[in-house]
Amino acid sequence: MDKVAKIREPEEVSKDTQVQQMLAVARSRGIETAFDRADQTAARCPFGSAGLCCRSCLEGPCRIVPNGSGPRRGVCGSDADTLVARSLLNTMIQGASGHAEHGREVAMALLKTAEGKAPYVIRDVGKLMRVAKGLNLETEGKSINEVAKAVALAALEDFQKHEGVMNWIEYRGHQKSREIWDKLGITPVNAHLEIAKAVTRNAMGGDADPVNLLLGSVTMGLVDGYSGLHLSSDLQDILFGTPKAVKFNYSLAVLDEKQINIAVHGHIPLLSEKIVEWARILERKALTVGAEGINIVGVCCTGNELLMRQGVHAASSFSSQELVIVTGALEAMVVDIQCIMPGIQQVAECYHTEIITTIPHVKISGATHVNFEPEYADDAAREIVERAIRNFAKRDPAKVVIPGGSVEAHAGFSVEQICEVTAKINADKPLQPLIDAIKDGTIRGVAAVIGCTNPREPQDIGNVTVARELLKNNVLIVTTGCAAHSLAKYGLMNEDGLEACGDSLKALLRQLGQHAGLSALPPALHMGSCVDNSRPLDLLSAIADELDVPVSSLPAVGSCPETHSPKALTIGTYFIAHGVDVHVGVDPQVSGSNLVTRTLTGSREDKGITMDGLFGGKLIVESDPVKAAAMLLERIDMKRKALGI
Ligand code: XCC
Repeated sequence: MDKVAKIREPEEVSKDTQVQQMLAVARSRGIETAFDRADQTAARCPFGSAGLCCRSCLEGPCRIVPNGSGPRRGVCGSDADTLVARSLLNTMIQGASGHAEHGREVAMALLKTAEGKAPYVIRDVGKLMRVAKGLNLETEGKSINEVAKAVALAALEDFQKHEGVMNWIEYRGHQKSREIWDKLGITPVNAHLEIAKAVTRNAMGGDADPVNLLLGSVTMGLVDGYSGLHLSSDLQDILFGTPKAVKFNYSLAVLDEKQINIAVHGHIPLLSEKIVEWARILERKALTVGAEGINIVGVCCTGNELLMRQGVHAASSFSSQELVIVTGALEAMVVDIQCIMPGIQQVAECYHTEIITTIPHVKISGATHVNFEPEYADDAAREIVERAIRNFAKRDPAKVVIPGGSVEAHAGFSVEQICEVTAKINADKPLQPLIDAIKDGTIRGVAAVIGCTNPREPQDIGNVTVARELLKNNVLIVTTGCAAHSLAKYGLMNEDGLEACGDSLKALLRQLGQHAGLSALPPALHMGSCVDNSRPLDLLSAIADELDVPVSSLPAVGSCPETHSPKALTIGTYFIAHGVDVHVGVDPQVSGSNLVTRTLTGSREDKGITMDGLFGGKLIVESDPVKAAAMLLERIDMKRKALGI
């Protein structure tokens, strides 16, 4: 273990000069952030990093050395392949559980809304009817609330049924992929059942077949994708509206010194949508305390949800979340679930900022808790906004430092919005202009640049570099999550970003932009939060259907250059299950097993079972973003060739 940790300079932790500036401010004030803690803990356990530390039972922890001089098996006899496969499955369980719980909570909110027990309205009746139809539910002669109730109950069934297949897989799953999953016996029945099964098989004395365990990880990817991503996007669109093209600003500079600033952080838009509403209602009250208004800013994926539907400005991605507080101008940071660093509370204690937790199972010691239940959403939102208004008087003007300059970005590119634009070229077959562009090489391929920022990685560099390398090669980029924050900051969501594109892609974006009332579509199409990774898959499934090929045949890839979250790995696995290659730029901690590494990253031509052989897509692990982009292009070209285009 290093005696003295090397602390990186601000320029080394982020490409973003505002983040650099605020990190320097934090350090000058003796405030520790995730970037410092990442340096302090830089010497990581080599066993854990390779997936070779097993804590599954009380005989352990067992740390094994498969190729060295140490023990080759744990006390129970598990070898490296089993340990690594189990450790990966543990990560997958975490990811899938988070997204499944997100889906379930939104389903409960829809049910309560339909029953008149929660103060929301159905904002997108058209989508409600389409989803109901897709689920084969009766809509004829039914009221909106009756249909909404039926949809909510169908969603909740995906956490209850004991036979058959999850409703959302029947509805949204691509048929040609389904056939493979069914044949392998990995299609999920209900999210909770599969999660419980995965926990059981992973316990000591359970599943000891590494390939079988890896297939269990794919099931977690499908649970994540369908009970989490698709179900959440569909129901959130029904409740809050399907995103349409919208403008927002990005950077720490979106905080406003003259206003009461409230940051909304986490993932579920149920409360934050209400906070935006109540901030408008209570605007005049803000004036009475000397503020010019109430400014809501977004952090992480709650931020993405609000910017996609309301154009709410975004302040920070995951790794720099604490620096929003260091501006000294934040009256409250309201958090819901996931990606919330406990460290925000320590930082907030150096300021007047009130951290407000809202979910009973996501509390932070020292923070205020205002309980959120859909039935009482208005009460919670009102209380939170009023607390922020009261906190304004406690702000210390001497501590306020807000960096200058923010970037304008265009977002809101749901599949529906994209099709609305392309339908202006071909009303009968809205996808045809995209398909033609793919076929004739105007678009060489499609890449979803997704995932997080990670305090151990230089912020934004991986995300932006992969995107720019692909754009230069005429690959159309769609994006979600905190990667979208990175791309927005560096002009890839406005016209400036066109300079990054190859000629044919640039011309296409200009042509399509005219049909969207813009001078050009942005080079990176922002599709939303992490759960909205359903949208790129919906787009690919629709294109595959038009061409009558499996999704795995399409020249499409995913890239997660800076991930930190287990959720990103489960999302990646869900893409791979459809045959889409996925790059991760951060070590997925499986290097302790050649078998596991080969199964995940090997090609279809390799001996033995590989993901590529089973599903037509594989994992690519590469920390250098330029090399990673080259590998993705290679796979895109391979698939083009196989398609004969
Ligand atoms: Fe979290 Fe969704 Fe990752 Fe950002 S992108 S760090 S998971 S907030 Ni989802």
